Amino acid sequence: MQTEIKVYEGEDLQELINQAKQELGDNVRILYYEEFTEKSWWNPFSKKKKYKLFVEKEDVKPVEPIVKFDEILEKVENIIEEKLKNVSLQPTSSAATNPSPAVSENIYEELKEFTGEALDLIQLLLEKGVELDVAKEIVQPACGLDLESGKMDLNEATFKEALKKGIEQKIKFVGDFDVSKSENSKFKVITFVGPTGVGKTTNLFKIASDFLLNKNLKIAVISTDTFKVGAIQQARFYANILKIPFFTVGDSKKLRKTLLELADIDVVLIDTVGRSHYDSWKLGEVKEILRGGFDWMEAVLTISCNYNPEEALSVVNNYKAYFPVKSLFFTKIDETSRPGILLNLPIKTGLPVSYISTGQRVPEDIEILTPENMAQFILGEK
Ligand SMILES: Nc1nc2c(ncn2[C@@H]2O[C@H](COP(=O)(O)OP(=O)(O)OP(=O)(O)O)[C@@H](O)[C@H]2O)c(=O)[nH]1
Ligand SMILES: [Mg+2]
Repeated sequence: MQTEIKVYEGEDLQELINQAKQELGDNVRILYYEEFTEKSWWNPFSKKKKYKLFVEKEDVKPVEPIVKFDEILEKVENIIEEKLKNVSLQPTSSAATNPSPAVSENIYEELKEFTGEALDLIQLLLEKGVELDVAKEIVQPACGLDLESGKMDLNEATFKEALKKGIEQKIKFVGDFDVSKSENSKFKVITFVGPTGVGKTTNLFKIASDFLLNKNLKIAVISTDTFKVGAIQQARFYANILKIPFFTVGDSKKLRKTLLELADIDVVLIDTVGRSHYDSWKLGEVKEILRGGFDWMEAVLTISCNYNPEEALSVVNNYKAYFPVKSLFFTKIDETSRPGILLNLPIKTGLPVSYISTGQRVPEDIEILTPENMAQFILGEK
């Protein structure tokens, strides 16, 4: 709104107000007034009390705002949306506009050997949380030379076929767990390790039930998680349903003793307490307990698909330093739309992959990882 300020001067304040209202109308607003004494120039003893009235006239007609906030906001939102769509293929000089470490500043330069659908697939992989070097490595095997551009483009008919081809060549799949016994052991021992709450216990029992019901194997479960309240009850609950022997141990001596006493068993599954991958002291404790079965044991690293790429890599590297990790067991694929670590981790660490957990239901929500379903999970087709 526009305003106009006027000053009236006189001896009677009420009269000044009336005059202001008369001239400026009812929308006049009194800002303030001041009283002062005026001396007569011809008689220094004569003093007159006077008033100065400051009023403001408000223009009732609303003035169109020069800037419409809603419009500006909408424009900014559109710009951001556009930028986010294209950011993975646009060079940028500012780290602040870089949405993920996968997108490097000289991305154009990095992708200059690709064209057409190969570029589209790489962009899609970046959006799914796959790191740039991994995306290139996976897409390359499915490419041939495009004679027109002199660059690499996809040979395969679909993104899924292209991905599958790259995955087949670059990632090792162990299939379901190998349960054959090693020479010096009475049975196979598979231990589930991983950070807190990733799904070790639940998925151990999915495997136990598959071994028992589909493969006719004799199973025992040992829990070393005597730390977490309710952990033993949770595990015992599942073991009771499956009617399989279940033991709890709190130290390496007891673990060794329990393993030595087990007879007529094909596979022992060991559940461990979840520990932060940054807590080397606690990881050391878990390792110390497992020492009781170390020479027979192989470890499965359970990791949730909703970890971000950097954390996921730290999890694997830190756990690998403590335990003989034989394969990566992914969980909670149903809880993410950016499952890039499915590709990042096996490629960056060289570890094979085994299973993927797709939900909370025991025993249904689990699949053996294959190049086919891995491609589907990445593309969001599953
Ligand atoms: N959505 C979803 N939830 C899952 C999946 N796997 C496990 N969970 C859930 O994750 C929660 C934690 O599972 P647990 O098996 O107790 O995890 P944990 O790794 O043994 O946990 P700690 O022993 O505390 O380290 C439970 O509510 C499970 O039902 C999955 O694939 N998808
Ligand atoms: Mg557990």
